[in-house]
Amino acid sequence: MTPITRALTPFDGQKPGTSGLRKKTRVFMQKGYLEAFVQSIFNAIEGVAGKTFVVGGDGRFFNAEAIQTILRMAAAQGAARCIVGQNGLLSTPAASNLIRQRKANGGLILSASHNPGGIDADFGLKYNISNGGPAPEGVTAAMFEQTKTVSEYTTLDSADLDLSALGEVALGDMTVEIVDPVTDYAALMKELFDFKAISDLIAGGFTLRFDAMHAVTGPYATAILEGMLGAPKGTVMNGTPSVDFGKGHPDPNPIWAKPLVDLVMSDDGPDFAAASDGDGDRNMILGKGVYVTPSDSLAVLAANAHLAPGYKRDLAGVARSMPTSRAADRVAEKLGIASFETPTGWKFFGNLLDAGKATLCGEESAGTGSDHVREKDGLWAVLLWLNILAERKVSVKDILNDHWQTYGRDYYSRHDYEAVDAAAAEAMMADMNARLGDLPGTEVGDPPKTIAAADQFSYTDPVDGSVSNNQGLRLLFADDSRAVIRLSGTGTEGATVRVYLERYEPANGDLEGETQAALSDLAKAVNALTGLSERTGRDAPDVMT
Ligand code: VG1
Ligand code: CO
Repeated sequence: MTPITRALTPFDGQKPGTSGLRKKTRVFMQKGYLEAFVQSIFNAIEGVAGKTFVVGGDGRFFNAEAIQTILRMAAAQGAARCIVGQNGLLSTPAASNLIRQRKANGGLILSASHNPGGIDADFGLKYNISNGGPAPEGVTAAMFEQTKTVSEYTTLDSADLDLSALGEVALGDMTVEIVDPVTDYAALMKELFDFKAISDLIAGGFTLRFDAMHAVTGPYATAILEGMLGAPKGTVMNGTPSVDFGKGHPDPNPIWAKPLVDLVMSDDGPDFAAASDGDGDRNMILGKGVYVTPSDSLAVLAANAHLAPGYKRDLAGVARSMPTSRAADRVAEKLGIASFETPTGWKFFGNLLDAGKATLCGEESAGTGSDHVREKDGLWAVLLWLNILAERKVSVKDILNDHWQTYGRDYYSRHDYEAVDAAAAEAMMADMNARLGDLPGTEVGDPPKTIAAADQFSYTDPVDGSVSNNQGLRLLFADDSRAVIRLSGTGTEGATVRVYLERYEPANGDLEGETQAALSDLAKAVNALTGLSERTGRDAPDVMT
């Protein structure tokens, strides 16, 4: 099969965001668009000759077609091997694991994660490096540079491969190895957690539900929870991946996974429930009558991880993204281990994990993970919670209350204003940036709150010294409450403004409050300061997590 080189005209805006390139599916489907981006990735990593890659995605619309294009281009350009999940499916954490276990040079993951799927929804592609983690900023910047000048791509003129049969097939001179997407990942989970203790818990009458939201974790959760741990059939809801996620948003939060939240809040709800997102790297944790905020979940996991076999060793440190609440820091302090604050996006945890500085990482956006892979991992978090519950033998609610009584409670919520006018959002951020120096000492809101400090978060990676500026506006108030404002880097329509709100209540304070009520003065102060409502024309957020 002779490689063919075809001319290309570069596309504007192929700039990877928080987690790869995300666009409307129809944008990705334009002639040459995917090819231009894939060729730019290949150019940025100095070619693919002789290399091995892992390829897979969350099964959304265009996943199957895009994989064929990637395989042809890799084969034409001399790659030695591509390891592909059966039917093109791989969850993001499973892909990360395969890259590491198989010592691949990297991976191409097709997903727009929590964004909806379908021809009129979203598609995405990201490149992961040989440690299994998302390409760091230096690499994504090199890709973006390539997209500006890419003028041709090389491919094969070949029929589509059948990706449904396990085993090896040749594509030109490249080997395509089709693997079961679940096997290696499930084996890793079995090493980390006490499956016997969790099985016994379930056999003893503990009830649980897992909502796969019609996305990629369906097969993983069914194999592990129902298959290996003996949970009854039907424990996994919406467990068959579909190209449009059953027309839903595969985003595990109280808005998009409302049926599950309603279930745990009802009298006959299960003891434990969880949900994951499109590509399987996020998690939402619920217990009977209680929603665990992701920031609290990270803190609880850090405080209790030693109960699971994989984490009996001392934790090296805990890392969280800057907008994530400070609850995890309080645990790290008590454990006498390091805590790190990184910009939003899992790519910033890679160096800390590789250097052995952090063991657990987490983000307020329902992402938690550890050094077992280099991505956040939804089912991992669920299994760690189950392992802790099996050891402690108390309810989720009791674990949370006990945590707050020990460390105090960080009331926390994120308010999202989605698909707002991009120019208005950018003007608001620019105005705020210009005013930063004047803000300390200013009183805002009603009742008035005094701003103690204000800045734009800038991060210097403690491992390689790279600097990332403008990672979010931080407002610290005199009463120690905090607000962070930033624009999303994963949206595909207009701008999404994220306002992160938190207020600490000490262990002897009021721990029983309702989250939104506890944060309403802070939300009002932010609105008064930024003019958010007038500027965006919205009087309430679209999503509150
Ligand atoms: C969002 C989240 C961020 C997360 C990212 C990718 O980014 O806030 O914490 O790492 O999505 O998650 P942004 O820029 O929109 O705020 V996933 O599960 O969509 O890959
Ligand atoms: Co995701």
